[in-house]
Amino acid sequence: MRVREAGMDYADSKRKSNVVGKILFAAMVIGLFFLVLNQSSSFNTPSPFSHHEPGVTHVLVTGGAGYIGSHAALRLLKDSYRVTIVDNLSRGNLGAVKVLQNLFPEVGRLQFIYADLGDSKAVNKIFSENAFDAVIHFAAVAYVGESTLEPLRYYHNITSNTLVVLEAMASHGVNTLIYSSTCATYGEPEKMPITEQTSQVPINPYGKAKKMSEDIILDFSRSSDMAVMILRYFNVIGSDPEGRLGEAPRPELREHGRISGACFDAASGILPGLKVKGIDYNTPDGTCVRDYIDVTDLVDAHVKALAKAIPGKVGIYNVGTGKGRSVKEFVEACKKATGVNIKVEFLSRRPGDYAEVYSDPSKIKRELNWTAKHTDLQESLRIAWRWQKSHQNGYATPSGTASS
Ligand SMILES: NC(=O)c1ccc[n+]([C@@H]2O[C@H](COP(=O)([O-])OP(=O)(O)OC[C@H]3O[C@@H](n4cnc5c(N)ncnc54)[C@H](O)[C@@H]3O)[C@@H](O)[C@H]2O)c1
Ligand SMILES: *[C@@H]1O[C@H](CO)[C@@H](O)[C@H](O)[C@H]1NC(C)=O
Ligand SMILES: *[C@@H]1O[C@H](CO)[C@@H](O)[C@H](O)[C@H]1NC(C)=O
Ligand SMILES: CC(=O)N[C@H]1CO[C@H](CO)[C@@H](O)[C@@H]1O
Repeated sequence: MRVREAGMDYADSKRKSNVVGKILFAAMVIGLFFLVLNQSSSFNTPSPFSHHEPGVTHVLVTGGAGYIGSHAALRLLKDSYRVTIVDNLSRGNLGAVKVLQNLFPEVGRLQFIYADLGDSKAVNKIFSENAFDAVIHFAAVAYVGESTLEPLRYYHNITSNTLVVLEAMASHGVNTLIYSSTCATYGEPEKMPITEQTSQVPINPYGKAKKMSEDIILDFSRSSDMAVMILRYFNVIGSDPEGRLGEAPRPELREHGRISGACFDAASGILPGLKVKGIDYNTPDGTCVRDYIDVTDLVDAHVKALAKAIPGKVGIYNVGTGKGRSVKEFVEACKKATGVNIKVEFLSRRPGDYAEVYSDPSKIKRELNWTAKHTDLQESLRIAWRWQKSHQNGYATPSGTASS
């Protein structure tokens, strides 16, 4: 349209044939030149993300601005994958994406797309403009406590967003899916350790919504030749050993936060101390027992799962260390890791907590040759604490001494 109008103006100015007309004409030609130049660079140059390239695996990482997703993106980029992050930054950090962009600035390595997975039109557009080989679906709301207060947010955002992603994959022929699931889908089994055969009876909306998403994926996979890997993580801790990324949840989510966040908040004085809820459980020291998996090991499991995903097959794996640690042990490790003698208050049980949860990770070892290597709690916490201390406002403001 604009080109045609300019052409008409040109004919017009030539007829007048005065100096002003000539100057106007020249200005317009130059303007048109830049317009075309600009258009060709933004519309006509094919994006390297829009074509499959032999030998390059292009992975869509949903929720890649979040804690686990950003660590996974870093690992994938390091391993020469092409990565597209889709995140609506509702809980993730643009700062984490910027760290990744600075580490991998080359064309065709990493792109960030700001979009909401609840918006199926937007998601379909992303799939039609990009040639993905695989999807790792991290994006979710992921706090057990919050899920009991706002169940609809969890059912809607976890379940329907997974459906949107699956539908887009199906209609665009993307055939490999790695799904972030959780030990919360097991609820409180009587027998420990938890194997993949342990029956899933989730007891909170978060665990139930994650189980529903698993079911949607499994049912769909039976009628397609999609390659599916479902990873059920236990309690994720730690951060990048080189200090480039960390865990930086929104301050308003602190109250729902996880134990490592609470320990660090107590160590840095944001909280007056740490409240341990329940010392009369049927466990060796009376406090709850959990299986803490370092995020570096966790993302390694994703890379292995991606490499071994087979069309028409589903793999379901626990990702844990196989070793339970009590809250008391955790707090002691946190004191040592931070060097702060955190004040600990022992209170009565919190409703809904179960005594003991730990994994049997033998299936993933057998089938994917994966085992947890970063199993020193104190060391994982030391690394995470180092990042916390140098990023006291998360990714928001660089605090002079920022490591990297
Ligand atoms: N952290 C754990 O201990 C743990 C344990 C088991 C499973 N998981 C699972 O791992 C995944 C990642 O968890 P995390 O701890 O990194 O959480 P996180 O909140 O740090 O990351 C989730 C990311 O998803 C994004 N997101 C959420 N809804 C979105 C939407 N509609 N559209 C686009 N982006 C959206 C958020 O902005 C955020 O960046 C989740 O699926 C969670 O259920 C986590
Ligand atoms: C992002 O996603 C979350 C969770 O699905 C949703 O609640 C929120 O409205 C979205 N926010 C934006 C800015 O798109
Ligand atoms: C399994 O992984 C280890 C490293 O963790 C490696 O040394 C070994 O070669 C792997 N085995 C197979 C069969 O790939
Ligand atoms: C994208 C999406 O599904 N967002 C919803 C998440 O849940 C909240 C609370 O129920 C809704 O308000 C959002 O629309």
